[in-house]
Amino acid sequence: MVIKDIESKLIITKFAMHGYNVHPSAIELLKEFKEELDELIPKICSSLDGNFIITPDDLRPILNKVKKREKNVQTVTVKKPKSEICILKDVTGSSACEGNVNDFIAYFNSRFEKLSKILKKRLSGVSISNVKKLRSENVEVIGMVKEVRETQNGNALVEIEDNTGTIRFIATGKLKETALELMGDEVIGVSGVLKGKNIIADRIIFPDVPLNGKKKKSDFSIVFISDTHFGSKEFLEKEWDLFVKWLNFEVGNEKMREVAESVKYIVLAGDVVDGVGIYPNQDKDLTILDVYGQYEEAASQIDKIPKRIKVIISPGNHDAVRQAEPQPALLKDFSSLFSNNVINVGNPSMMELNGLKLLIYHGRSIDDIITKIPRLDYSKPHEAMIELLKRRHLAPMYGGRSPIAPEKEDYLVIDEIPDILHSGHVHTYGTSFYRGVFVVNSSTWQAQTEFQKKVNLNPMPCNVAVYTPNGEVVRLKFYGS
Ligand code: D5M
Ligand code: FE
Ligand code: ZN
Repeated sequence: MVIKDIESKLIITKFAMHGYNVHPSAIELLKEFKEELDELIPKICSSLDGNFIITPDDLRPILNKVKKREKNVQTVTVKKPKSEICILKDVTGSSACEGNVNDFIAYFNSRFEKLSKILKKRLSGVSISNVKKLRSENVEVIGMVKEVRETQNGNALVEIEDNTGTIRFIATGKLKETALELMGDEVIGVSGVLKGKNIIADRIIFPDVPLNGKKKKSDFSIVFISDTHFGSKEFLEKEWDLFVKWLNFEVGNEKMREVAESVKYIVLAGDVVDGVGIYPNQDKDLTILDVYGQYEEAASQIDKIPKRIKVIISPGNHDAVRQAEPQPALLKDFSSLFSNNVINVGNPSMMELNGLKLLIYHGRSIDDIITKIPRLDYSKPHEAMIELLKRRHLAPMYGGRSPIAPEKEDYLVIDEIPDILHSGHVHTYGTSFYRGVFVVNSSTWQAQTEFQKKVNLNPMPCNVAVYTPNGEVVRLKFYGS
C-alpha cells in the first residue's frame, strides 16, 4: 500500500514538473508503464491539446503504441532483433479499397470523423441540422468545405457540410482572406452569429498543431534527400558522388566530418527513379529505359552509402507503385535489389526513429496548395507544407493534382503530430519550424528538365538538410566540378 502511494506520488510529481495534473484513474494506468515513464511523459505532455488534467483517454493512444511497439519489434523489416525504427502508420499491406461509391463514402466519413475529433478540442461544434433549432444566436459548427466563392458585395461565401446537412457562412474583412484560401473537402470549425439561414463568421478554426510544441532533440543526425530520379538524363551524378564521398568522410572540412559522423539515418522522400511512361515522350529524357534497370541503378547508387547508416525510402509519383495516395512501399521485385541497410516504406509513412516521430510524404499536394493560395510559391515549399500541418491533412484538396485512393481509413490525415514532416516533389529546398515541428523539403538530384523549363520551374538541386542532435538544421550544397 505504502509502495503504491509512493508510485502515485512519483507519477504526480513528474507530471507536475511539466505543468500537468493527472486524474487518479490515469495514474493507475501509468503504473503499468513505470519502466518507460521518463520516456513517455514528454510524449504524453506534447500530445495534449490544452487540457491540464490528464485522463485515461489522453493516455490510451500513446500507451497502446508502446504495447504495439513491443509487437512490432518482431514484424518491422529491419535486420536487427530489436529495432530502433518503428513504423507507426503506413498503408503498405493494408490497402482495402476498390474505388466504388461505398469506398468514397467511407473515405470521406473517415476524413470528417478524424478531423472533427481534433477540432472538437477547440470548439463545441453542434451538428449542422441542429444549428437552425438553436435559441442562441452564437453558433459553433464543424463542417467539410463544399464550396467557396466571392460574393458580389466583396465578401466570401462558404458552404460547409456534415452528415446532417449543409450551411453557409459569410466571411468579411480579414477573415475573408482566410476563407478564400479554404480548399474543397478540408474540415474546419466556424464560430459566428446566426443571421437568417447563414452564419456571419467571426472565426475560422483549423485543426492545426497545438501551440505548445517544442523542437525535439536526439543523439544522432538525420539526412533528408528526395527526388533522386535515377535513370534520368538529368540525374546529377557528380554531385551525388560528392554527397556519397562526404558520407564516407572523403571530402569536407572538420565540421562537415563531424556532421557526417553523427548521421544515423538518410530519408529519401520519393521519386527514387525517373520511371517510364510517367509523361509523354519521357524516353527521350532517360539514360535507362526500363524501370527494373532504373531500380538496379538506384540500388547500386544507394549501396555507396556507408552501411552504418540506415536508409529509409518512400515512393513518389515517378515510382513503380500505384499513383493514388496513400502509395504502398515498393514491391519486393524492386525492394529486394537494395542492400540490408535500406528500409522501404509507403507514402505517406509515419515512423519513430529512436523516439523521433517522422512523417514522410512525397508532396504531390504541394502543387495544389501553391496553385490555390497566391501568397505561396515554389521557392518556399516549406510554407506550403505548413498549410498541410494547419489543416492536419497531407492532401486537403480533393480532386486537384493529387489522386487519392479511397481507403476506408483516411491515411492522409495527420492524426498524430510528428516531430518532423519531410517532403520533396517540387524540386526546391526549404526548411522551417512550425510549432515545434521541423518542416523540410529536400529538393532533388535532377537538373532542370526541358519540361520544367517550359513550365518555368526552377529546381534547386543537390541541397541536403541535416537535422542535427541539438535540433539545429545544417544545409549542405553539393556542387560537382
Ligand atoms: O515533379 C516535379 C515538379 O514539376 C513538381 O512541382 C510538379 C511539376 N510538374 C511535373 N509534371 C507537371 C505537369 N504535367 N504540369 C505541371 N507541373 C508539373 P515530378 O514529380 O518530379 O515530375
Ligand atoms: Fe520529382
Ligand atoms: Zn514527384
